[in-house]
Amino acid sequence: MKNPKLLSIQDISCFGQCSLTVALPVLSAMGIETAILPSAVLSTHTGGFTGFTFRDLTEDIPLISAHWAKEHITFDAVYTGYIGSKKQLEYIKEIVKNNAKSDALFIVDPVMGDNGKLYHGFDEEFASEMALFLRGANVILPNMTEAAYLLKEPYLAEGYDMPYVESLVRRLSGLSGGDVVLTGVSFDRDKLGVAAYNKTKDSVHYYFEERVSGSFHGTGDLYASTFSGGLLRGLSLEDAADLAVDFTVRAIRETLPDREEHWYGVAFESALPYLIKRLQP
Ligand code: PXL
Repeated sequence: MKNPKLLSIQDISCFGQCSLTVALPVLSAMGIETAILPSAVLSTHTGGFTGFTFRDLTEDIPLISAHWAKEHITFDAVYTGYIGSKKQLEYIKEIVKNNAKSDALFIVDPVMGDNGKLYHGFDEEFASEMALFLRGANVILPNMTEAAYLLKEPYLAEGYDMPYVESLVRRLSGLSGGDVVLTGVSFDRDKLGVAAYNKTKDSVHYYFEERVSGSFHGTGDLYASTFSGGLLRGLSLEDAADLAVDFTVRAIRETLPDREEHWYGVAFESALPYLIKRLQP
């Protein structure tokens, strides 16, 4: 696809390196024209800060969509991240119908939680709405926590095996009807990675890196943005999944020397030249 236009729908956390403040620079560095639709504006993300502001933009969504339709603005791909309400999910479905090309790629990161817990403001009812929202997505990118909530089953932090992961990705694909990249997969304490289920090939591809201990906020957004950029650059599902692991790990490593001070996100900026180099033919 020549010069594809991607629309990313998620919040703006003004400070904290997640959602749109990660998606935009990463996708731009990857050469992808990216339009945005902020679902909300927060002073910071909700993972560790208290007293953050939250401006809900739900009612702006149909107005923005109507203006784009009037201007004949259409997108080749829609990538969604953190979405705050059922109403927003409904509006986004309308956007995919009305503002995206009929063969547009629809990529959903069902952002809801991590490490076995839902983020502030999310509940099981929203997880059920998200499970319905996934229908029709070409690729979904849940982490292990989100997978458990989407499938309404207990979260396993460790001690699971390949047949379990393969059952997860196949059932998740049953929700969307498309491909699945499950993140945060680990069969061995020292390694962490992803399982990419390719629906057409009915195959599961694994990719692991050395685990960096600790939990790093915003890595899911970094991963999903890089993956989306990779797909739009023409990489296969598997190659885009691998590239996104490599870049995310690179960005985590950039953060380590300053981890105390930089607890709220990952210092991905200094890893961008690596990402750009990886995309050179
Ligand atoms: O990184 C996911 C994310 C996105 N947006 C907001 C968040 C979080 C995770 O906590 O709080 C506002």
